[in-house]
Amino acid sequence: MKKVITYGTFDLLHKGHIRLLKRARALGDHLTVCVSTDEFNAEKGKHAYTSFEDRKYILEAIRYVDEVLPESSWDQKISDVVNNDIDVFVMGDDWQGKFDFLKDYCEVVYLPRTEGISTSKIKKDLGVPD
Ligand code: C2G
Repeated sequence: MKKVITYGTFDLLHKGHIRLLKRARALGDHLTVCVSTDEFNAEKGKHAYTSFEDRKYILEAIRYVDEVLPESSWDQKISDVVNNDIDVFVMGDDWQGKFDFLKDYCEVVYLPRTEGISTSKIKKDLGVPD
């Protein structure tokens, strides 16, 4: 079984997120999504509208997602890849090159982001603070 992993906040889920998950899943037979905890989001300088529990619940309902795990640190990716027997690590290309250190452990793929949509844009268009 070819296992794929990806990471993110996935707040205010939108088509860009779904397209990423769909393309990531298509690279293998199983997709693990590591969703940022509320505490880790604070470390990332992000404030998610939706709680970790609810973002996890929503992701688990997506047909392309097989497993959802917490992302609580920048430093967990190597152990995640090794401990979960991951073959492919996937991120949107806004992260191009940032995770190339994982090439020693698995294939690393950066997929083109979906243009014109983002959680920040949604918040801006709704007139709420980012
Ligand atoms: N994404 C995309 N197109 C968009 C918006 C997001 O392809 N229009 C992708 C991002 O590139 C990322 C994933 O969707 O691969 C999740 O995006 P975010 O929730 O914004 O994740 P981020 O805050 O970048 O967290 O350790 C990695 C971090 O947790 C990534």
